Amino acid sequence: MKVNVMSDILKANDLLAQDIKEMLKKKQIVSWNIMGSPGSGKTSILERLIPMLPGDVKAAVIEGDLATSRDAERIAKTGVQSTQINTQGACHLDAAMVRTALEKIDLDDISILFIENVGNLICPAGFSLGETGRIIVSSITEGDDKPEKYPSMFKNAHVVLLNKIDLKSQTNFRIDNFTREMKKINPQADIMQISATNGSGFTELVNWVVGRLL
Ligand SMILES: Nc1nc2c(ncn2[C@@H]2O[C@H](COP(=O)(O)OP(=O)(O)O)[C@@H](O)[C@H]2O)c(=O)[nH]1
Ligand SMILES: [Mg+2]
Repeated sequence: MKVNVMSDILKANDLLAQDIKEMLKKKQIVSWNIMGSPGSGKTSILERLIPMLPGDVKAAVIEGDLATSRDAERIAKTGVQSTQINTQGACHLDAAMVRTALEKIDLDDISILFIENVGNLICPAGFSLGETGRIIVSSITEGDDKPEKYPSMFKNAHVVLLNKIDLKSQTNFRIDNFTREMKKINPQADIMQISATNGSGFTELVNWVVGRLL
């Protein structure tokens, strides 16, 4: 019984997600569902990336969190449209929440939408938001075993951003271990080593994002 209820919820979510996907595609907006652990650097990456986008590439951000609008306020300082969803305790965003948030964004003014999901490596993976693709942020300080331990999160990633590379020498993180496990789970995903603190890898990241505009 429980299983049936869950599968109905997922089916309803998928239908709504498909509507969102088609609507964004019609408007030629590429959308990225950004997932990762709390504190991995999702908001910091957006804060550095958005001002580096070419002037004619306008972005908007939907921020998902259990409570507070702190991340949306951080993003608003970059000058782009930014709106917060508070999930009231739910551990992931869903398509209905995103559809409501989209009503607050002028979609005719943007070509790229970033959706920062609630921070954790488990429940956001099961819920499509109608996104074009998934960006997973995994930071050096979390350890190199995360793809192996949370395969459902990593298996549908378009790119994995290995953030906090500036701290690598202070940890036992092995890039070869991480890459080997990623190749097993999801050989198509790109892996980029970046630091939202010192900006390393961001020229490559901007090129990656700009190269995938619709
Ligand atoms: N050393 C270092 N710290 C970072 C980096 N990126 C983010 N942080 C720090 O990690 C903490 C969490 O970052 P935040 O962007 O809020 O993570 P989020 O919860 O994934 O959105 C903050 O104190 C950031 O300053 C990085 O590349 N290197
Ligand atoms: Mg954040």
